[in-house]
Amino acid sequence: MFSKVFFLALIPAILAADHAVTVGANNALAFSPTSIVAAVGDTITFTVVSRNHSVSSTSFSGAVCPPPDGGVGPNGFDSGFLSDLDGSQPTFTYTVVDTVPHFGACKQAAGAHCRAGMTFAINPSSTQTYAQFLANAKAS
Ligand SMILES: [Cu+2]
Repeated sequence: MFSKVFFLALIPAILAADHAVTVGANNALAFSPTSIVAAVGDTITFTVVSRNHSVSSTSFSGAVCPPPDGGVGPNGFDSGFLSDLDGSQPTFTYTVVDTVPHFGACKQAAGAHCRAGMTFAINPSSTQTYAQFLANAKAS
């Protein structure tokens, strides 16, 4: 029989979700999906399935591409380069710790992948949309 304390301890693990994002599917310079809605405590697991890419937070506007080493914070992230050239399909997992929008891109090729549209958003808002971020990235 489960005790009440044991059951309550399980709730966060039950409610937290993992969101899968594919990086470079079909050899494209793209994240899929490009927009992720996630709650605090959720994880986002990025799997690189082609070439050599990074998963790095950056600015919504201005100098979007390339993301700087270490990413743009607060609560930013930077996977560093993850190569699938050996077929290993490396992963990077980010745990969501706040509800504000985060914007990310690949920093490969001095920002060329980012400017080609290799971008994504976590919890975009009505004023900071993924579409506008993508436009900002392409223009940066
Ligand atoms: Cu890339």
